[in-house]
Amino acid sequence: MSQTIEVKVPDIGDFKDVPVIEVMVKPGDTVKAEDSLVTLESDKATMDVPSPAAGIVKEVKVKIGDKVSEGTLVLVLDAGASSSEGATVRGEASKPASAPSPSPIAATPSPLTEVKVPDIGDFKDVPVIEIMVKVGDAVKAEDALVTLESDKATMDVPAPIAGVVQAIAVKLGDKVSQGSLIITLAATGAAVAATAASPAAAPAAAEAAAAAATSSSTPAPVATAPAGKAHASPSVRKFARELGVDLSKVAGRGPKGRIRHEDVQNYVKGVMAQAAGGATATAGASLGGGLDLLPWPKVDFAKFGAIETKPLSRIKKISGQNLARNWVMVPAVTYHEDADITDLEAFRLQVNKENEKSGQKLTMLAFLIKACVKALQKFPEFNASIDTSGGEMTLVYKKYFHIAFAADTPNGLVVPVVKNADQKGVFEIAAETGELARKGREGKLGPAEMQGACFTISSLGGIGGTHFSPIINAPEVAILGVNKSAMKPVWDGKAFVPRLILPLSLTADHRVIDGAMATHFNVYVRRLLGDMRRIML
Ligand code: CAO
Repeated sequence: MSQTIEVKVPDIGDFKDVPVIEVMVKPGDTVKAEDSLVTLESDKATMDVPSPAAGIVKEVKVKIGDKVSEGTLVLVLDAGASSSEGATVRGEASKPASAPSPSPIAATPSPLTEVKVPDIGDFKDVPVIEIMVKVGDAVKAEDALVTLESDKATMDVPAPIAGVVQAIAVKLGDKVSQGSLIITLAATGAAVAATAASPAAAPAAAEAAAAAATSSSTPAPVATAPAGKAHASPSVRKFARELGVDLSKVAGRGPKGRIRHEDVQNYVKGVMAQAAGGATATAGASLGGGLDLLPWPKVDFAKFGAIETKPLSRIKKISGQNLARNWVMVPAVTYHEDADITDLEAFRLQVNKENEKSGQKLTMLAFLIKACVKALQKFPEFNASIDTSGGEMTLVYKKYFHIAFAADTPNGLVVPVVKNADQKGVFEIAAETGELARKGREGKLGPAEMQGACFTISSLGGIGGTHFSPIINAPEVAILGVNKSAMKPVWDGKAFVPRLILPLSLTADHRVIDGAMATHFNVYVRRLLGDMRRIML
């Protein structure tokens, strides 16, 4: 049963009139729930609008450059409709046409087929920038034979049939137009005449050529010499040009060493990782000082047993990228401390008992937030962020105290923020964290509720653990991890006494906070939790 859904821009916080910078789908595309439909980008944030359900795109209501706000209609989705004939699976459909296909003009019948430049729209005298075959090569139907590239488009001329190259009529740099003879092929196999003479091929080729021309319309400089040696489709060339990638440096891992889209991506990732490594790793073992990371291992897991593949949730994809960046870029150290919360926990339980009827409940997290605010006030470096926007590293000290806390949800980790925690009491903070965690679990947190944090607490106390190493939520400079309190024997000078001990794990950015300062902070928090009266001092 299909149902029409109007997909609108969700709550995007304070952002209004945000330009659409990418439209990933078109009518007829099949999308899964959570697939990105369009990307919005303001000067401060980039946001994807995901599909609320699986279905087929009926109408796209926005285009690149349109300005949208919360509630703007993005597209109409036929939800629940199964992919019917003619509907294209997203990704495949959005690939720019890579070549005149299925067949360029092939005039002479078997055994020799002359491959000529097909209808390439308004393009004339287009230089040949690559010849992928030589005389004697066996080619399959659709193998690229030569690449033409004007200042506006790049087009492959594919083999119309399987065969062996008999003669090549062009050389690099030759200028060709529709009908120019490119190559002579001796057909192999039986289907020669049918394919070569297919009358349907010409309009299809013209259409594809026009699509290739439109999709490659960036008037970018043509990298003739290096790109000429590379074995890549027009869409890959365009992609590489957009990223400024010299294709001659990219290792092609496709058939016959052809450079694929993902090869360019991997090349860029490698360069970026090296750049990040160069900026942060000062004493790397590699000669270049960069990370010199190996590519991600590719393992055919199915060889070893049954498997199931699922995409990562949207939250995990986004937070994963941030975590990886923070892990690589921040020289972080984790400092451990044990706080004696015997009296605090007794007090918390007593107050909760007194308030049983009202339903108001104090949580350990609320006390932790309060203690951290007090410590941030005493150690302002912890309430700061590194800023490099002026070209030089500066430290921004924040005069407000917004505390984030990690909340576990079925879709992954979210990090809502208690704003102005210094101005709130523990009851108010406990109620607010409870409400924010509930919204997080229901997927209802708005961006504004997850922005502006100065410091984060990650409490695993409800679950267990002794200590861990939380990753800093950059550009914050520290995060406090908390595990489950447990009764421990503590020496009081005369005897071992049972005390309730709360394990603390503070990770701090060593560029801002050195070990002495971090330990002072931890000791201070420990003393506050040990005797909350100190918070008044
Ligand atoms: N030691 C012992 N018990 C603790 C405790 C601690 N440090 N912290 C909480 N508890 C107890 C609570 O008292 C509660 O018991 P009662 O129901 O008897 O009162 C129980 O554990 C469950 O607490 P909770 O964790 O649900 O509630 P909370 O207010 O303490 O925490 C929240 C809320 C949102 C922090 C929590 O639900 C959560 O999502 N934690 C996971 C955070 C996380 O994943 N961090 C990792 C990030 S890095 O991957």
